[in-house]
Amino acid sequence: MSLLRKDLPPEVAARIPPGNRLAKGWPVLNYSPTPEFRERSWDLRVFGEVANPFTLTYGEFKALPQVEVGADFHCVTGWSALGFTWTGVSFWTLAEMAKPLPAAQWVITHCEYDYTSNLSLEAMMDADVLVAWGKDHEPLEPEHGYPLRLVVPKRYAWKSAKWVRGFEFTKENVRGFWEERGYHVHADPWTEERYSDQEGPGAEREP
Ligand SMILES: Nc1nc2c(c(=O)[nH]1)N[C@H]1C(S)=C(S)[C@@H](COP(=O)(O)O)O[C@H]1N2
Ligand SMILES: [Mo]
Repeated sequence: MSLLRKDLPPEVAARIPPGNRLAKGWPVLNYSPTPEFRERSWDLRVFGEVANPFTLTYGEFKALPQVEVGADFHCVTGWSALGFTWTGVSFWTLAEMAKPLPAAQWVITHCEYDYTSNLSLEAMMDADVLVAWGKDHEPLEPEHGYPLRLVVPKRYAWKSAKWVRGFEFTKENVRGFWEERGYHVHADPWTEERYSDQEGPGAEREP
């Protein structure tokens, strides 16, 4: 079930990007099974073109300064869910700890079952990008990414990778799981950057 923009109050409709509808509830969308979280063998690696690569346990991650971010959520398959409050660690905090080298231009997010997504370092450093363990003041449900998911509010939701295990800073851009399968590298829902055949030269760079 979903509602078309024309059937919504204008202030709600204004938050739904063109071509999307308001979802009922929060759908679950992923290609892999939901991984089991085993805290003892779990780690988060931050590595690549950085001066200070590091690995965190879940406890160490949770001890970092926390932020709350309010954001809407837009899937390229046509549904949007509005008004989420995410809790976690700003990506900016992790990057500051890692100290990206001047050559670092891209960030590849690595997840369980080899899911990846890619964005420019510039996009990842936006103040609203966070690595979340909670939504609406509860821990994420396993199918929504627990123990950790990336949240990139300004992009289609496939960039908000679930079950994150690492962030790799790179010199070159490497297309992620969906970007390799015909989806847009930049993925702005407001300009409907849906498919890779819409990409012009330099499409992945920030305008
Ligand atoms: N690891 C992983 N992350 C993923 C996906 C996936 O298949 N695997 N699907 C993406 C897609 S297409 C969407 S729309 C959102 C959906 O998040 P949700 O299931 O919490 O609604 O997760 C994104 N993150
Ligand atoms: Mo999606």
